[in-house]
Amino acid sequence: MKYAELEKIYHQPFFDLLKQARNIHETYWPEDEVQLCTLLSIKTGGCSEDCSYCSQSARHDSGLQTERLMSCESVMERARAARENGSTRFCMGAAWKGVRSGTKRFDEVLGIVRDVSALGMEVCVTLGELGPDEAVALKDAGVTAYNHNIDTSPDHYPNIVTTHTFQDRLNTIRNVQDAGMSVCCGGIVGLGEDVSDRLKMLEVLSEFNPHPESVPINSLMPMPGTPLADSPPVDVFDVVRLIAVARIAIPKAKVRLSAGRKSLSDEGQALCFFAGANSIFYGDKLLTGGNPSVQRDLALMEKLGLVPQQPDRSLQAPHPDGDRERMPQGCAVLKP
Ligand code: SAM
Ligand code: DTB
Ligand code: SF4
Repeated sequence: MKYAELEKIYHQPFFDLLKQARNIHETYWPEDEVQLCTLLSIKTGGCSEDCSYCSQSARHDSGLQTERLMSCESVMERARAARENGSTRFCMGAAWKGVRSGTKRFDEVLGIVRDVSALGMEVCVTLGELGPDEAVALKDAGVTAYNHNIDTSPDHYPNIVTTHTFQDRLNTIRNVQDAGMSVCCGGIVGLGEDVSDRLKMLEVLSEFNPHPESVPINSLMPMPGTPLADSPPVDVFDVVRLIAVARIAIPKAKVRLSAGRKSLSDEGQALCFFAGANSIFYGDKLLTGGNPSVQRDLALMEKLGLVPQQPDRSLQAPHPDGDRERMPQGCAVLKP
């Protein structure tokens, strides 16, 4: 959808915008369901990139303890717990510029993906830049969706990150699409952008072909020691408006109300759900930052009559158990 149209939609009176978004939401998502996704940082901190919002960049003094790639066994423990908690999507993040085929760490990640995908949840990873070969390898290992955010408008991006370009982000997304994985792509509000940057970001996302399968809308969690540590919060009504426009412009996407929920009131979140958000990160930790407790989320969903999205039974683990011996990596083959 073009910028001019998005702008017109965005600047309607608040309740007209909500009504329009709600109609579309009810057409495409009539079930009152919220997808619960569990996030796990499998490799934390020490990242070479300079994203000015991120606690994991080695270029900022955020005081974060860096951690090496988690073992497959530890990841599996967390993935099983997530499934038991009712999550239908397990998202693993790594603080890397990107991954390269033929490296030990990429083989380790492929092993982890193979094993997690056998649990029957959707598997999402976010590992930074990917080339075409890496994208195909991840798809073959069982990745459902790849998260790679464009974060803001093309114009504002260089004010936020200098170690890679907006075009680099788009190239990775193209490789993900070509490999047949779903694209999870969204952005952050609160990076010093204005409303036009937010709408230009939605313009880019809504012109993806195919549309992204999910669109995370993060509110900046200001991280100590980062250049954006003292950024002011974004008005919740602006977040609601952006979610509503995302729902209208990308109607079939899951719109994920992502980072920053801890700072939102229940009423603010309720408006976000009404406007079209239908997915959240679930569990008290995101990658390095905090998230509402499971109890608080369950209580809110109950009050609003929202139910956890049922697992998609058509999502087959990509390999039968019998094939595991032939896999080059994975907990299964590493066990005696
Ligand atoms: N290194 C990979 C990358 O950049 O794609 C994956 C991890 S990165 C932490 C994933 C996304 O989390 C970022 O693209 C950004 O949208 C979001 N994010 C990171 N730090 C954040 C913060 N402080 N507040 C809100 N969102 C944040
Ligand atoms: C996304 O858009 N948001 C998640 C997920 N994709 C990887 C990450 C949010 C990170 C929030 C800050 C932190 O925990 O460090
Ligand atoms: Fe690294 Fe990703 Fe953080 Fe940027 S957002 S510093 S690429 S972990």
